Amino acid sequence: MALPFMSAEEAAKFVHNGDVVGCGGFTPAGAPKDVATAIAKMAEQLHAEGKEFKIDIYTGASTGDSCDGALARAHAINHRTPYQSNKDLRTELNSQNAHYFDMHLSELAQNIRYGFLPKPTVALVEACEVTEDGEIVPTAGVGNMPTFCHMADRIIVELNAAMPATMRGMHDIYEPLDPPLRREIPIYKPSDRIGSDCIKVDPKKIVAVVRTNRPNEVGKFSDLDETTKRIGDNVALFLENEMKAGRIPASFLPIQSGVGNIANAVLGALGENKDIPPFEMYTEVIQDSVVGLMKEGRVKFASGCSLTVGADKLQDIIDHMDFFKDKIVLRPQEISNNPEIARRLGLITINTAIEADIYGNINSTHICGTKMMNGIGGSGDFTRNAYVSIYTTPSTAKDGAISSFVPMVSHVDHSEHSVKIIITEHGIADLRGKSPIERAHEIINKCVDPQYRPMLNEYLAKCKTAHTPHNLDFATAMHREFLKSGDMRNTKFE
Ligand code: 0RQ
Repeated sequence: MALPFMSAEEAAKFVHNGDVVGCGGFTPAGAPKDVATAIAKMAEQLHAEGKEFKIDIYTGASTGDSCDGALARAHAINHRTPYQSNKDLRTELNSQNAHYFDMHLSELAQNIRYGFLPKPTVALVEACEVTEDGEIVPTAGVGNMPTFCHMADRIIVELNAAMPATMRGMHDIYEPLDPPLRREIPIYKPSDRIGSDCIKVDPKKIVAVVRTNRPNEVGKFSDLDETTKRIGDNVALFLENEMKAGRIPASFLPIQSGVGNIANAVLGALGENKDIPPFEMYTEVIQDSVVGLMKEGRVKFASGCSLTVGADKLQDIIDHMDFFKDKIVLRPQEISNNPEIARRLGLITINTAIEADIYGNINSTHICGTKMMNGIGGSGDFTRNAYVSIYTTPSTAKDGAISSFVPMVSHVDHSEHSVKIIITEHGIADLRGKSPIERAHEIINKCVDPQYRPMLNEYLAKCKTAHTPHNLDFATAMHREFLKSGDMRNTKFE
């Protein structure tokens, strides 16, 4: 059967009001672009004619602006899950124009298969190759593509010429059976391959194939500043000392690292620290710094869900596929983020907090407890199941007007039970085996910015003695002061 080639605008017509669209890829890597923008344009036209058009969008994680941004600006999204990071979509969510279900990334595919969430009616996926007998090869990100393709009634493929068919072989596509039939997922080291190199679907479900030629919309990293560099150095120092103390094996353990500037800087610092042996990664996003570290032999292997790297780095990988193909594997996110595998492999996990409290609870998602920033992403999948879980954060935000450490976090994503180490530019707080009050002293003395240490000690002095001392009159005083005057430094506990 010949493939149904057509324009993005024609393909968009296969998406109807009320559809549940599962987008392939993970972060902007491998996310749909031209058809997503065409759907947004179609929505704007329909709205102008007074017609309803809203769809539910499932993804792997964030997408690029031509997907989440365009659809948000067109007010075309009803429900959205599991993660986003687009400023226009953020506005839609925080004004309740779109409903957002923030969830652990490893869980979406199985939750759809279990029937907890509506099944996708349409799968909208980017591919570097699609065949007439229904083989679809993903590009730089896999996300939840296998489950979306298997469950959707209609599949729309963006065949992206910027992503060559030589990428075939880089993916390891595996969908576990569901309980009570699930067995162990047989990955015993990051480089193990257990699945196939493509997603196989019934070719009759492929209703449209759209030729595109679009680079990934992955943003550039900011240059390293002094704070970010010091955080990276502190993480490297912590891991070096753990190894010397024999708490991390001399052969080292696989690293998971989150998204953003800090995560990228941390990996750079680990790569530079020659006391740390060449290491492997079992992570979700493979970021820019990994490419250089691989060339230098510092990163031996990276298993991930996406190559979330800038256009130049992706081109470097594409141009040197022979070198990279046996050093990188891209998996569906229910495998890259799988708690069973994280626990078995003994991952060193490094993620970033928005704020932490003096007892070690972490808020990764909500500004002042109410406004959604991005989402929990994979941080919970990894933190709870880590060999050692590390959170990094600059000690302050907004030029010191916000302390990243407060008496009680305004929203909890990761609890004190899962968080082992917190690292800022000032130092390393080791929370292992410490009671709440011992943790509070450790965090205040090692991680909090010196200008906020007296304030948090004063808070503790205002608390009645208890296992976890709190003064409920003042627990949110720093947040309230920020909302009132724009500066937590003005906080008074009175
Ligand atoms: O605001 O953008 O206006 O300058 O929050 O902060 O320091 O630039 O940090 O870009 O690394 O993002 C937690 C959001 C950190 C991210 C978070 C303001 C600050 C700035 C961003 P501006 P930074 P980063 C795997 C792991 C959850 C998902 C996750 C994230 C902006 O890492 O989304 O871990 N994590 N996934 O000024 C008010 C505070 C603040 C604050 C910072 N306490 N109050 N504003 N900011 N602290 C990846 C995936 O799952 C895909």
